[in-house]
Amino acid sequence: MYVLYGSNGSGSASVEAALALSGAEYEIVQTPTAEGMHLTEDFKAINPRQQVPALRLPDASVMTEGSAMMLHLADAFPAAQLAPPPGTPARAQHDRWLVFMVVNIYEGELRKGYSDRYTDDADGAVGVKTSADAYVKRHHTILEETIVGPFLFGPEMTMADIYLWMLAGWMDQDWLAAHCPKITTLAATIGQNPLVAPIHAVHFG
Ligand SMILES: N[C@@H](CCC(=O)N[C@@H](CS)C(=O)NCC(=O)O)C(=O)O
Repeated sequence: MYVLYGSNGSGSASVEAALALSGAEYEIVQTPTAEGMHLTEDFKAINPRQQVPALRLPDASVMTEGSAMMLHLADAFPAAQLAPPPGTPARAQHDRWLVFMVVNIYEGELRKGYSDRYTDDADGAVGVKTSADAYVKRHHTILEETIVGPFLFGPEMTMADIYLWMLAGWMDQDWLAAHCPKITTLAATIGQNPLVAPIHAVHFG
């Protein structure tokens, strides 16, 4: 049994959807960051970085980094076909764009959400947030131009699409619809998937 330590609206959303779509047995341990539950000593023992998500594997080992969890699940549950087979050119492109989203968009979202952590200047946080917002939008636009349709790489939904569903959920929906119609459609399709819909409601409802 997998155990996911997560918080509603956080980066655990994509891992929760990936677990459900993989057919994995899992349970969620609610670790609401808004209540500081990630800052407890108990959670520090699970993830010294004190962030969600954290994932306990069936062998009791623990991993962090949501995108790495999704790649692990893709390989651990190949029957779900949520990523091209390892070692193939298609998998190289899948992993490329997943990492693109992590290092650009997720990281930009953190600069938006925790702006004061990125400057020593008490008046500088607003500028950090504003520039991060433009940075995130620019990278969504690059993704928009990359989408084959209906999913990132064509007809098959992958872990990268699930990750994009989460990132899209964090965006201003009016901006997204106006500037990134393919991402908007892709995210809506995943959000309506019967296995994802209840997770969507919890994280973005
Ligand atoms: N690199 C990590 C980032 C995880 C992360 O930033 N999690 C946020 C929630 S989305 C968090 O735990 N924030 C609480 C904090 O930093 O105090 C990943 O990709 O999983």
